[in-house]
Amino acid sequence: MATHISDLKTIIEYLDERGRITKVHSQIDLEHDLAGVAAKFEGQSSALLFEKPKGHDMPVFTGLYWSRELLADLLQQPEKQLPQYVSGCIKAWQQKPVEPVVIDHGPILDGDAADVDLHALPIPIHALGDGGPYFDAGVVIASDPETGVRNASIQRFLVVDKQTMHVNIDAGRHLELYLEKASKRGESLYFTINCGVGPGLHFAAATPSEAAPPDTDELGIASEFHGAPLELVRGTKTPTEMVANAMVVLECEMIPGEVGDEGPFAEVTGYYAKVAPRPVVHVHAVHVRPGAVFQTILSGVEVWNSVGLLGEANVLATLQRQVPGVQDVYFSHGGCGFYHCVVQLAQKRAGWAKQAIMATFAAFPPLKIVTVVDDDVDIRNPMDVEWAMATRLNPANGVMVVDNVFGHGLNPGFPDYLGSKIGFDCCRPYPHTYEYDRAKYKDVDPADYRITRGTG
Ligand SMILES: Cc1cc2nc3c(=O)[nH]c(=O)nc-3n(C[C@H](O)[C@H](O)[C@H](O)COP(=O)(O)O)c2cc1C
Ligand SMILES: [Mn+2]
Repeated sequence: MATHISDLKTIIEYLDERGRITKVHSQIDLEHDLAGVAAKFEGQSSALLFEKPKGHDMPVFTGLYWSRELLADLLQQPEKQLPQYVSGCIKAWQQKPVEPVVIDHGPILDGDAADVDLHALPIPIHALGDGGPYFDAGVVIASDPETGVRNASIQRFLVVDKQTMHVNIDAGRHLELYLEKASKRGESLYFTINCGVGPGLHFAAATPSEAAPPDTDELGIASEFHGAPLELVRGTKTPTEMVANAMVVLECEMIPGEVGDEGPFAEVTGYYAKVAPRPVVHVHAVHVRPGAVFQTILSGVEVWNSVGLLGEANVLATLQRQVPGVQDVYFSHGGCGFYHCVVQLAQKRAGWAKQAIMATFAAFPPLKIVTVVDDDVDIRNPMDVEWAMATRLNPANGVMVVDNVFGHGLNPGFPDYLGSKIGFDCCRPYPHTYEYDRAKYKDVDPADYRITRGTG
């Protein structure tokens, strides 16, 4: 049975009832002002709805993924269990995928047909140095030109005119692979961008290729989270498929070899992605569901909690298979959500902290730093992690450096995707000795005592 999370409309209603939608009633400029307000609310436990973007009737929605508290409430899971929950859903999908279904009709086809005009959509310009308005929260659905297997991913699209965009596809992405295959066959690659969908599909798009290799239909992941097969309808102008209840869908074509300037764009790293020639996208149809809201994402905590959370889930699943004693993992926010992984390990034998470092890097290639700590350390508390580093790391033999290794191209330390990585073994020497035992106090509840402050 489909749940409240399979449709952005019911998601907003659900969150609103629980006081988790903050509404901006005033008219707001889409150029810089909207993102400026969003940046002030980033990370808070409510999402934001801009009711009156200047010059448009369609509200703009952001912040669905910027708080784990909000996300845990939406998914009805305990916050700290999110990586376990997500990895459980991915595992269930790997074992027994629930395929999407193609149906004849859905709300996305109920809008009035109009000429293709991207300027008619409330697409904001985020950071002060951005190269223009960006479509950055839509899920790309494409099919392998050879096998027909579907892929889901999220890419940023710079709007350059009414019917054209330029897209950034990072090295190694499955969309890049599909474009190469289309090129070899002398064909165009057709796909849809599905904006305003449920978190299951968003997570499917953010699932790393290490967990969802190119021969698997990633859309089944959405079915798994949503509790029912994802419903698709066929494109009206192109040989594509789109999400039946998405808010806004673009039917698109890439002609292999066509490129145009894309960038700059404020990225998850806190730096601007540079301008470079990147693939051109022709938009052949724009579908708008009646009553649609337009979803946008600031490249910050929202990405850390999507790409980062799915990365955490895959690292956790891999480590639990390969390294005895792994308890939990966390991609720290100071590490841009996916450059620094902290692993909690109850070491069973000497040397396994270093095994954990190697397995972690292999499970999620964008990582640059891995820190392994014992199970008495709070991995979500940077002060506690630093305590382990300050007192338990032996710099002479607890540091592993790997040079000339593939990493994340957006990280300035990895020009052309090449750089060096570091692992810190911050675990107590094994076997454990008294010198490294953490001092403990009795766990009492202050409410059991009458306690006052000052003269009271
Ligand atoms: C909001 C958001 C924006 C993203 N932007 C891009 C992008 O512009 N280019 C890119 O290649 N990946 C981007 N990603 C990451 C990919 O979508 C993600 O790594 C995905 O798993 C890739 O799918 P694939 O393994 O099927 O290629 C973005 C992710 C999110 C959540
Ligand atoms: Mn994929």
